[in-house]
Amino acid sequence: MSMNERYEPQAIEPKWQKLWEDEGVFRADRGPGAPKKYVLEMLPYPSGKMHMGHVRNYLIGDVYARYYAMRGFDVMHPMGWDAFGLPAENAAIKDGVHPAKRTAENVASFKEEMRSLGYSYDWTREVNTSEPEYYRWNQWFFLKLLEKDIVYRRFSKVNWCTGCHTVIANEQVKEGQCERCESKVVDKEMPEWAFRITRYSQKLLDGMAELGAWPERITSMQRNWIGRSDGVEADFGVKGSTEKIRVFTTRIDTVFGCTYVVLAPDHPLVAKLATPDRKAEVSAFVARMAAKSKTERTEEGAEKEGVFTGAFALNPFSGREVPIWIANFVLADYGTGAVMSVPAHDDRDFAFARKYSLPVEVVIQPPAGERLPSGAGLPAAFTEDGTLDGSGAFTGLTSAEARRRMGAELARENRGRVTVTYRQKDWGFSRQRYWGTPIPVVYCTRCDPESKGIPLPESALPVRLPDIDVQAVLTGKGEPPLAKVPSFVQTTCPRCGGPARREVETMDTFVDSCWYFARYLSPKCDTAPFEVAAAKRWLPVDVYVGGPEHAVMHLLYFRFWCRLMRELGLTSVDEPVTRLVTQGIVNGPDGRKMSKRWGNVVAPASIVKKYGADTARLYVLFAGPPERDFDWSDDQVEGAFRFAKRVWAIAAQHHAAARGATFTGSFEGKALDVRRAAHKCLKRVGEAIERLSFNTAIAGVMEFVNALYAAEKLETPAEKAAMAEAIRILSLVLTPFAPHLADELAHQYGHGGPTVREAWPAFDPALVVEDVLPYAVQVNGKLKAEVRVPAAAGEAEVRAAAEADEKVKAALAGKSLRKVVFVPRHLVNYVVG
Ligand code: ANZ
Ligand code: ZN
Repeated sequence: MSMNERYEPQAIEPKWQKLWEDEGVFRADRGPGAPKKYVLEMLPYPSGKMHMGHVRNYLIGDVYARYYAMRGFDVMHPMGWDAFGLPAENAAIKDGVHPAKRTAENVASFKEEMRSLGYSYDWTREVNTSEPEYYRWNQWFFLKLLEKDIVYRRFSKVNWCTGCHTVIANEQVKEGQCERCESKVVDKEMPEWAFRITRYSQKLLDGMAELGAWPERITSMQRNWIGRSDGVEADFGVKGSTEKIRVFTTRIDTVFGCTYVVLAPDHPLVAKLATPDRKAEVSAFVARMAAKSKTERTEEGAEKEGVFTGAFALNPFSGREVPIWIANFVLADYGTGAVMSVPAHDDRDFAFARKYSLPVEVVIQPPAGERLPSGAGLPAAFTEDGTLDGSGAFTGLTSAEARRRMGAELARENRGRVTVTYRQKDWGFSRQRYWGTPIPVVYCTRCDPESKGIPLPESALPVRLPDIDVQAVLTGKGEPPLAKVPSFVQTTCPRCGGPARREVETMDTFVDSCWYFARYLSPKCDTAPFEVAAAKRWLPVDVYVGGPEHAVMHLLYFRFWCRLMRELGLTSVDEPVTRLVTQGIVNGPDGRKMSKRWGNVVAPASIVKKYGADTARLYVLFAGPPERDFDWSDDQVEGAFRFAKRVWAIAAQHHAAARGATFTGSFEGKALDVRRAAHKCLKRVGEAIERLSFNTAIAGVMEFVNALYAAEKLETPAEKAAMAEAIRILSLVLTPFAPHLADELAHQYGHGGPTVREAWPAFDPALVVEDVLPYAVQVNGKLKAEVRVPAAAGEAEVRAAAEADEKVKAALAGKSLRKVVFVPRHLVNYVVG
């Protein structure tokens, strides 16, 4: 049977997709005894349709998954749905469609698109976080963590989004606005449930030692987010009072330059300290600050403002009296909520001192150069370490030494302590939303008069999300939606059996994505979140692919959760993921991020429809290294399509002659050239995939195909057999990138089964040696020529070849040779006078 001349992806692709699915080709746990690879992509929130960012994300994982399967690994490559969340609920508020219905539709269409792109998922492990079989384990974790005091209930100021009518995380507040809806965010005092992630701040920092294969950008963002500061707390006395003001500072070495002390407006001492004549002004300032959100008060560009309280503090080292102020830039919940201000050595204090005419006194001199002057002559704060000046017994010490001695002195005399502060806050995770995991707690006025919350027993799980009348409940206004569902709210108390009310808040969806990677390993398990043995076999995840925008939320939260799971005896790893790959953005053809707003969105489905999945895949993978952004180009899509057609055409051209051809003699001439090209391609593609350089891998396949075209007509049995081998190798190296085309070529050439089940062939080392090397020939360091000599050639042969070159001859003519520099494999340089 001869091969169709035309490349028809629309006919080929669905056929292979069906076969892969019917035969369970991508099922994990196929190779007992084989080493494992767990390849994971961040599970999507199923919005309406897939966009190119999704396509790229999953392709990166798919290349790995297919490649490692061919390298003999037992590959785990699952997919699921981060199905709870705000967008479905907000859409429901708008158009009255139940979030469950919308989510189910979206999941179906996402899945269909994924199938049409040929992703190698093990769909038997599909997980949907909005199903009670999943979220009951969120509730189970909640109960376990409540017992361990990792979950607690607190009253605190929360970020309240006036648009979404819900509490949002600090990370979601951008310039005082909600990241999602861009409405104003205000502070609100509310009870909430929180995780004590700050207990793990240091562990999360230490664990980074294991994250060598994570992008530095992500680990440094996490490091900054956790924000460890080494410093001291020191007590300042208050003049005429027994009160003490404890400040936190990282620069106790500057303490002799402290010219005022600043408290946060909401510091508990403010009311006590304000003197009668200042009271009115102080209260007005406090009230004005209370009306602003924390982010608004402390934004980078926000104007520093403050008022004098009328009271004075006493410096613990010099005994000097300094005025006590309150100001917007000092936060009540960082350090101790009080700062010793040293304007000569801190930029913020400097600006503030200039604004309010407070003294500026230099106490640290730079190690070299002029002495800095105090007062009006100092142009800017000197914020680096140096040598202490005007600091009593400490004068002359280096900053570092002074910090050590001063810290020790404070501790010894019980006037302070050496301490570490973290910027990271506990994770408040309760949300006033419907479409999330119900929190398994009830409130009983008899057993729990303070409304601390009574946890339900494990046997009461899952607490199911009730079905609702969407129009009546999802109004976007007033109480949390679940409070409007009496059948849900009214329940009985597990302690006294009397009437009780259920918690009506639900969990942040970031809880769902904290542990889904472990659920995939035993998705049907109904006695635990997942089977311990499966986790032991498969964790940690070997490669995790997703967007860098998750750097400080999801990627930090799930590292935290990984530690909790270990403490609960569920896993034996500290870190969830060995290698993280953060993919770049796919921009529109205009260079702007693809978005409805710019009208520059290219729908993946339209590309698949027009050119087929393999072209879409080749294009996206060839467009640039995974971590880099790229701009969409229709021309390059056409280019990828032409390449796929070229592959097809060369296989079709030689089909009759080469299919099944074998030869046992020695390969020479054209036949040898074909074999060399094939084995070099094998080597190059394998190495490029390991390096994550999929674009150069594809470039390698392209060169290989060019070499096959150069072979033109096949005459001898050796040439035919070489071509048969080459097409076989071509189909195998194409498998990670263009799997349908790969399988069809293999099939046309008489090989059975999907190529992803075949072993990635080892290249023949004898066929990949570069047998000719280019040498640069220089005369007095100037390039004169390039000569090609056999790789085995020594200096004499290389010189002979170089000196035979006309240009080199001319350059050497009539000169006396002083020296010849010979660099094996690279160059020969003639030094002449
Ligand atoms: C005196 C001083 C002198 C400071 C100097 C700095 C330079 P990081 O590194 O970010 O932890 N600070 C302390 N608590 C604060 C609060 N609640 N709100 C605002 N600022 C606060 O910063 C620690 C420094 O930030 C501390 O060290 C303190 O100012 C200020 F030449 O103390 B420093
Ligand atoms: Zn009770």
